Amino acid sequence: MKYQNPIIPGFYPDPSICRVKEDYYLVTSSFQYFPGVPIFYSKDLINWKQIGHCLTIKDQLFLEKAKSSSGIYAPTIRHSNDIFYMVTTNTTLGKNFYVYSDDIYGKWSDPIWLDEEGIDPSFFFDDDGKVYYTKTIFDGIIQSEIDIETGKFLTKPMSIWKGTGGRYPEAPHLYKINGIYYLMLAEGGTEYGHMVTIARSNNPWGPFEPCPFNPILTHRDRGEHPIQAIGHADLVQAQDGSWWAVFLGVRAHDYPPVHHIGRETFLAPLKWTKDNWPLIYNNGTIELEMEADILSKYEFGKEANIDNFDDLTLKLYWMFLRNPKDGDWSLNKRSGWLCLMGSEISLNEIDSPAFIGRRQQHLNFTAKALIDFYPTEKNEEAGLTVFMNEEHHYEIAIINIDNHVYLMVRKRIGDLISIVSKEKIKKDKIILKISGDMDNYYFSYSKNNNEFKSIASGRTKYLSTEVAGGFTGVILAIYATGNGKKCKTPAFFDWFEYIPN
Ligand code: 6LW
Repeated sequence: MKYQNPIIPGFYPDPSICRVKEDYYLVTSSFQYFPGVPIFYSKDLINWKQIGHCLTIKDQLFLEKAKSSSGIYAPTIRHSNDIFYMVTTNTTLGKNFYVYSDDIYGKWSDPIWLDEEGIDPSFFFDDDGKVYYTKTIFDGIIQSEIDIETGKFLTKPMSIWKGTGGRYPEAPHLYKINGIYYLMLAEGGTEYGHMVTIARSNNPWGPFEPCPFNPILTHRDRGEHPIQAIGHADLVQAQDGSWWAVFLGVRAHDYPPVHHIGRETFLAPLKWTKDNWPLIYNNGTIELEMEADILSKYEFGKEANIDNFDDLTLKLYWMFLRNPKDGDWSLNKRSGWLCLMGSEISLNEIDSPAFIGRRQQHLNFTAKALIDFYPTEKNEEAGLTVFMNEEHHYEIAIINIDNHVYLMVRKRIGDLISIVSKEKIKKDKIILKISGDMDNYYFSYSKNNNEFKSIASGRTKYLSTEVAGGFTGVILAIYATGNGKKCKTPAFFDWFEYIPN
């Protein structure tokens, strides 16, 4: 049977997976966005549905003034004795911690703080009851035994492997498979040299013997391939005995390559050689269209493209930029509308503007929103943004400039900020539209959602990771700001629609 990669498109990197009977759960990094660590659910490993987040309150996820691409790095999810554990790093605080829950749909515990060194923490629950805590420090992988009830270390951290010599040995996961301990890493950095390597031992502390055909997954030598930078994997065995790897990768374009919608989650089947080493798909390479013996298909109902803001809670795909501020947003100020009260904070700051966004998950898409906003005060602004970070974003928005109200398209690329289109508008509801393909974003507007007037375009590559830096991908967001002072005019949005094309 065929399936398509990525299995979870858009900025969903560093996947970690666990199985509970015939149910699969997967989490990814979330960096400076709130809530943190999205949780996905699947029954067939191909179709996934978001069911929640692990980190939903500020005590679990402090992100005030978190730099872009800081905050939450690579999480690991595990299930043991009916409890889910998620261990990760808040790099803004420089601390590793875990939370746990006996109900994946419910609330997770307060954080149990572990230590202040390293990233990519992982747990392994051995069959003798011991729990190992494995993580990355600057020159390799260290491990301690931990008391999972209290988070206290039972042994001193010990260096267990430095990898095969690639830069940045990281993302360790320890497994016990047929009585042998396997330690899997990422090496080469998360960019175009990314790879997965593995080693094994009879002892969880090593010494670890590297696989003779490492790396077991990489596209570092497939320069022409549409999928690049694959690495940072986690393994799972299905109920039918088959083995699978989830990992991150990017869909790159242009030369030299760029990618703008982030590091995405991919899946590949894995077989064991007669010497008990893992062979991932086609000798450690993968495709957009994969051929595998997949589990029996289990699809979820299609998520509606449109959010009418009729519910009093936000749908799971919406995110705030850092910790949201009370009073910046509301779903009940005008029934059936999202209201943003722009604060003094703009999109150009390392702070929390009035901003509610979702990931751009498809290279070809259309996003539209109906806005009701006619700002009475100078510099008040609200609209839609294509946002990579505070120095790289494009917006189509309504703004008051010197007491005239305009519809504008503004681009910020590094320290170059320019309004590229500006026309005076009357007080009326407007539909703002941003569509995108591999190379460009296109900005247009309409009064009737039928005929759209094109006003500008912008290259995708200037919002790419290669230009903007960091670990995240493009977010499509509704926002409002008073650009230095609090808005007096609320911005109302009746609906937001995201259509994959
Ligand atoms: C993550 C590291 C990595 O902690 O990128 O691709 C870092 N690998 O393992 C941030 O996602």
